[in-house]
Amino acid sequence: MTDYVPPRVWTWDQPSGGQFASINRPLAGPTHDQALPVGIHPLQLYSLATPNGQKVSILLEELLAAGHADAEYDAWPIRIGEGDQFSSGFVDVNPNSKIPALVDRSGTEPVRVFESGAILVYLAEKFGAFLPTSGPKRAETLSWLFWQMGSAPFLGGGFGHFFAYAPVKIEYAINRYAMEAKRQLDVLNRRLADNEYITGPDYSIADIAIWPWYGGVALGRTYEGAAEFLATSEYEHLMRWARQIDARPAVRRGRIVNKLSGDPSEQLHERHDASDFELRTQDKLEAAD
Ligand SMILES: N[C@@H](CCC(=O)N[C@@H](CS)C(=O)NCC(=O)O)C(=O)O
Repeated sequence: MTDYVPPRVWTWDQPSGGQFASINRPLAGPTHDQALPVGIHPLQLYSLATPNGQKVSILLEELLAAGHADAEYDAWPIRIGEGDQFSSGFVDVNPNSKIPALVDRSGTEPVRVFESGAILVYLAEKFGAFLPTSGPKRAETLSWLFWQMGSAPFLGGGFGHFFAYAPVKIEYAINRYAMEAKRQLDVLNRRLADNEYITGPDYSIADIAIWPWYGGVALGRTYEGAAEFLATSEYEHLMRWARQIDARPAVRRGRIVNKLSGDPSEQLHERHDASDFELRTQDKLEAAD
């Protein structure tokens, strides 16, 4: 319980506390002038290896693995803890100041795309892969893609925030979002009981969107202690799917692109070439110093 009584008009007069408090502000727009770097490939990705960022680098690696050579890309890290998302260059690409953002420079004019779901659809349509072009299978794929976009904020911004990041443990909030997180895990578990992948027999952008969030929690990689707290091992079909996707070589590559923390062998700060996974992870760069 708390004695807090909301004022009639909210004002921004105190830090909110907790992790990420330093980057939270009630304003949009740039805080400083800084252009984004541009590499040699048609596709420029500005991202970070959070679940939302991983979706795009995993799709790009899957496209390359499937033989779409034009999916070559440069991936640049956006350090959201240091405010890179508020640079004028980044805001030009995403007025919402959130990673991931993509610029396609393959045409006469650069095309910007923001929101991870929009980027997945854009790339899948551009290369004609991982998204059926019409009919019920396309409808099913888009339904699950949008399910992820609508559901994950409850898992991350709701459960993850109050379980892992909030400066105080609030029982009401943790209970509310643990309940919803478990309901969502059960939605996936039931779906995956009869289907190899989310939409049926074919791997699609729905799997690529859902895995970084729900696979991450199921496999115990997201929010320390959350897998035990939510008893994710009980969702056996979800666990089978999470491990199956995790074993894909393109997923193993995509999930470490723009990763700035953790095991140095699993950090590839910038990605400009396929050989970077062999030669330019942090363990290799540090050994060469
Ligand atoms: N709906 C957006 C969410 C993106 C998002 O929340 N990105 C986070 C990292 S996972 C971010 O950039 N946060 C920086 C900030 O809030 O300032 C998407 O799917 O692309």
